[in-house]
Amino acid sequence: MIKFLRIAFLFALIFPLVLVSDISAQQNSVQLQYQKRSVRIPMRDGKTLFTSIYQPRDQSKKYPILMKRTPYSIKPYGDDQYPGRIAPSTILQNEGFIIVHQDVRGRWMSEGDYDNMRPNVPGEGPEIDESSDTYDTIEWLLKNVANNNGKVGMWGISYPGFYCAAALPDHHPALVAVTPQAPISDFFFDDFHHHGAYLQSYFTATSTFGYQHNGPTSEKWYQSLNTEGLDPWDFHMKLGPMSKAGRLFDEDNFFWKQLVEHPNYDEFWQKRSILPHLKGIKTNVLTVGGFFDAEDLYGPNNIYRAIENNNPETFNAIVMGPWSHGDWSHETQYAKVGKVAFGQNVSAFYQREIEAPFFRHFLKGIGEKPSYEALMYDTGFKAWRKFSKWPPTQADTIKHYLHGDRTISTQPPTDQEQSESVFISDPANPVPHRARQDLEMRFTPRPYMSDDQRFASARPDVLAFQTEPLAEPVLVTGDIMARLKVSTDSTAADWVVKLIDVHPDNHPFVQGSDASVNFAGAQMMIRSEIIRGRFRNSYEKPEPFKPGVMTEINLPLQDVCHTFKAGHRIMIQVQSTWFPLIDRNPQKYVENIFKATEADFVKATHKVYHQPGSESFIELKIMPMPR
Ligand code: PG9
Repeated sequence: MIKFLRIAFLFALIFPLVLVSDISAQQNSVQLQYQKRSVRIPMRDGKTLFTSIYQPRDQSKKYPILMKRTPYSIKPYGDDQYPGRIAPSTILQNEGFIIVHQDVRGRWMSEGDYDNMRPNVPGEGPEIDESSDTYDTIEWLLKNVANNNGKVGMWGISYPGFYCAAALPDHHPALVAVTPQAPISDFFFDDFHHHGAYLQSYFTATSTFGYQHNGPTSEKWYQSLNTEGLDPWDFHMKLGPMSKAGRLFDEDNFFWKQLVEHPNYDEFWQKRSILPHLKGIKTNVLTVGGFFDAEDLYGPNNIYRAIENNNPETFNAIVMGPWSHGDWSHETQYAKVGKVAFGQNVSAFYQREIEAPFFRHFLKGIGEKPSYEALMYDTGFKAWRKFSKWPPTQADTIKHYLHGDRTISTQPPTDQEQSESVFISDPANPVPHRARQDLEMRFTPRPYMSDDQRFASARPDVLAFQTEPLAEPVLVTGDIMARLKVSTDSTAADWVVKLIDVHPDNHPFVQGSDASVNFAGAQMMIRSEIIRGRFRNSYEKPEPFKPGVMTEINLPLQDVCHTFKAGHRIMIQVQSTWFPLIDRNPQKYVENIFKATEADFVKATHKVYHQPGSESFIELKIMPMPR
C-alpha cells in the first residue's frame, strides 16, 4: 500500500509538469516557426481591429494568408507570447502560411461596439458589417504583410465559422478559400433557439455575449454566472419561468434583453441571418459540420444549401462527420460523441485528406481540385460516403406511419386500429433531455445528441413507436420531415421528435465507447428536433392551439446519413418537454413566454392521431444501399 501511495504521489507531482512542458513545447514550436507581430488595422469607419500576424521565419518564399476572426479573443496578447496552436491543424501549421488572428469589432482588444450576428449590409458602401471589416482587413494585409502570395483563406469554428460565412457577401477578390465550420447561420434556429423554442441550456452563455466592453481590453470585462458544483436540474428548475430567471443578469445585459423582447422571428432576428446574403459568391467554400453538433447544425446544412442554390458556378462542398461541436479540429483516436464511439482516427483523416488539400489547392495551387460535392460519414455503417449531390437525388422519400399500437410501418393506419395516443404533459415534471445522472452544468449543451433514450421511453409522457427488426439495412440520408396530427386540451404546446436506432439485444460493445454503455437493446438517438407549437404556421406570427382541435405540426429535422443495420429497429419518440435543454412551455398561450409567470404553467393532455386521412408520419429519404 505504501508503495502504491508513493507511486501515486510521484505521478501527481510529475503529471502537471509533463502537461505544462507539453504545452510549452507546442508554444516553442510555434515560436520557432513563426514571428508574431500585432497591429491595429483601420476599418472604413476609423475603428481599428486588433490583429496578430504570425509570419513564417523562413522568408525565402511567398505564402498565402490564412485568417481566423473571432469574438473569443486572440490571446495570448503580447508579441513575445505564443499560443500552442495557431492554424486549423498541425499539418497546416507546419506547412507554412501567414497566419492571421483578429478580434472582431467590439470584442477584446478591438475597438467598436459588438452586435451579435451583426446584420449584413448589402453592397460595398460606407456602412460597416462583418463583410466590410473582413474586406478592409484583407486589403490592409495584402499591402502591409511581406511575402504574401496575394491569396487569402479563412477558417473558423462556430462563431468564427459565422465570421467566415459573413465574409462571403461582397467578398474581397483575394479571398479564394473559405471554410465555415459549424457556422452559425441564424440564432432563431442555431444555438439559442430551435424553431422558436428557447434553449435554456444556453442561459449561462448569455453573459459572454451580453455586455459591451468599455474599449479595447485584454482582460475579461463581463461576469459569468458561477454555477460551480450546482446540480443542473435544481439550478434550472429554481430559475423558474424566464421572467424570473433574468434576475441573475444585471441591467445592462443587452443580449438577454434582446432575447426577451424578441420571442418571435421578427425583423431583429431575420436581419441577423446570413442566409439571404449568400449570393454573388466567387470564392471556393468548404462547409464542415458534425452530425451530432448540439450547437450549430442548422448552420452548416443551410449555409451549404444557400450557397449551392444561389451560386451554381462556385466550388461549394460540404463535409459532415460523426462529430460534436468542433471535434474535427482535435486529433483523437476515437470519434466520440457523449459516451458513444463512431470510428477511429476520423479527425486525422479529415485534417489530412480533406481540409489540408482544400487550402493547398486553392491557396498554393498544389494538388488536385477536390472532386467531392458532399462527404458524409454514415453514422450507422461507420464509414465515409461520397455524394455528387446533397441531399442525394437517388433517395426515395418514404412515409413511415406512426400507429396506435406504437408500431411504425410504411403502411398507413386503418379504421380498425387505435386512432390516437394520449399523454399528460406537465411542466412541473418535464422530460429530461438526458438521464438525470448524466446532466451537467455546461456553457452550452453537447453530449446528449447520441444518448441512449431508454430513460425516456420508460416515461408515460414520451410516445415511443418502432418498426419490426429490419430484414435489410436501411440507409437514411438528407433531411427528415415529421408530419404529425396533434391536439392539446389547452392552448400551447411544444413538440419534440427524435429519430432513434434501436440496437438488437445481442449488439456487441462498440470499441472506444464509455465502458458504462450497454449496447444490447440500446435506443441510440440519431437526430432530434423541437418546434414551439405556436410557430407551426409562421415563425413571425405565432398562434395558440384551439383546445381539442386536431392540428398539423410539420417539423423539419436536420440532415442525417445513417444506415439502420439489419436486425435494428427504427424508433420515433414524440414528447412535449425537453428540460433543461429547452425552457418549459407554460402550455397556456401567452403573448411572450419570456414574460410568463408561474400561474401560466399548466398540465395539459396532448394527443397524437393515427387516423386514415389524418395520419402522423415521418418522411425518411431512403437510399438504395451502395454495393
Ligand atoms: N455557436 C457557439 C455559441 C454561440 C453563442 C453562445 C454560445 C455558443 C460558439 O460560438 O461556440
